[in-house]
Amino acid sequence: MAHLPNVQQDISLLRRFIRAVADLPTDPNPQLDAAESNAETLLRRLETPVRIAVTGLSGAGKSSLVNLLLGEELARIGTTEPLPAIVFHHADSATTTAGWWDRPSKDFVGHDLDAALKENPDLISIGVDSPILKSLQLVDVSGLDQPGHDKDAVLALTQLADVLIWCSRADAPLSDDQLRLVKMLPNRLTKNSLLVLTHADGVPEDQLEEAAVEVENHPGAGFLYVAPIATPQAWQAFQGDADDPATLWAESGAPDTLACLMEVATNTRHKEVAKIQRNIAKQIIPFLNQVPMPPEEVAPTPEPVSAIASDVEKPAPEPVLAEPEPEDPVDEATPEVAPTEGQIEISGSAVLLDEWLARLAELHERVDSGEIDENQDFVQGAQEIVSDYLDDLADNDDLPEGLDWLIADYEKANDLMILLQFESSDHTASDAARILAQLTDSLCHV
Ligand SMILES: Nc1nc2c(ncn2[C@@H]2O[C@H](COP(=O)(O)OP(=O)(O)O)[C@@H](O)[C@H]2O)c(=O)[nH]1
Ligand SMILES: [Mg+2]
Repeated sequence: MAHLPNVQQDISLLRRFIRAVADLPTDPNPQLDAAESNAETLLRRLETPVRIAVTGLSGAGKSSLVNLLLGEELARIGTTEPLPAIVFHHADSATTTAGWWDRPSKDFVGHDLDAALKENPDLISIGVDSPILKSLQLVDVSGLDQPGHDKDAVLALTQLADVLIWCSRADAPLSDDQLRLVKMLPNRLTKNSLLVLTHADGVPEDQLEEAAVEVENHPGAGFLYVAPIATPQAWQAFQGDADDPATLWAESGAPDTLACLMEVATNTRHKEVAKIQRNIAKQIIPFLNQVPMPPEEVAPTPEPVSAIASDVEKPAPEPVLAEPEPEDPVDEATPEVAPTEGQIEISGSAVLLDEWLARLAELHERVDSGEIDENQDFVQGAQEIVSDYLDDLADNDDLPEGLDWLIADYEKANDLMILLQFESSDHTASDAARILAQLTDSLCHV
């Protein structure tokens, strides 16, 4: 069983550094000031658990799966009404918050979805005292297949998720309409993704295996894992509501699905933490000797992540999430991480621009040859080059110092392009072209 990385030491280092800068008797110099603000950003990223979005077509079984993961019936099942994205996060007591992208949120007492929905929010956060949520956040994203709600759903996916679980009925796995949607989602999500074949109880075993193989070999969809599940049976077993709950639990497919989920979540977190540690080494460590660092805090023992709703005595389910054994903390001074294999070497500023221009030329070539002859195809092609370039930038260890702004520009452009794919106006291609031109302009200033 994979374990989530132990980041207590990194968190402690960043907190001590932030405190040391704040306690300086005089204003910090500009470089130290910038390092402090970098430390705050890195700390926020380390303190945010892996965010897992559960999405797919209406009726696929997203909310049922979310409830199984929570061990509580908190997501609404069987509703066709599109709801805003619902984030389930850890809280010591039950909370509900209606949130908007552009204004302050509003809190409600306890779990009160109806009261929050009446406010017509962009998203709803539900605080649950569930052990799984100490390491993961779950986001139920509906409406992706409902015109008028699709853009909100994609916005939620781009803003609220690190890992994607795509639910697809096992009797209609990855139909064309699903593939069209999957391909529009950000690369950074689809490369950390799990396809769950729901309603597995309605499909014979051999057909299920065929469906899984077909999906695994499907070019372009890019799911890392495929797992079948019969969620109501898993839930029934979890409740102990069967003659032989242990067998029902095993046969429901829940153990494999949950193991795949943990694997994709921990791999994603490891990559993210490695990136943060590289940034700590570059942006924070060189400044440690400029401030009197306060003494090391006594590291709190990490909370064990245990089985779904593990505090409830259940006869059937075996523990799904093993307690994470803290890994050896990375040495403060040398957070060495192996470079990603196969990444394109884009390092010096001239090379950065040349590499970008080469990708633009490829897109141009596709338009010239007639391969791209529609607005939407152009937007998709443009989004793909932005997303690929962004991946290479983000994975590159040899980027010149201080280029976080460039990565942020590309991330923003990528999100905008994804949303453009859901616009139906005639201007989408020219908007995409304008974004490409702005990125080229940004690169000229590196
Ligand atoms: N037989 C069967 N029914 C399921 C399964 N998963 C979900 N359902 C049912 O499918 C319907 C839609 O489920 P829901 O979780 O609301 O789907 P959502 O719209 O994707 O959130 C409900 O009636 C569920 O009980 C499954 O694995 N097998
Ligand atoms: Mg639902």
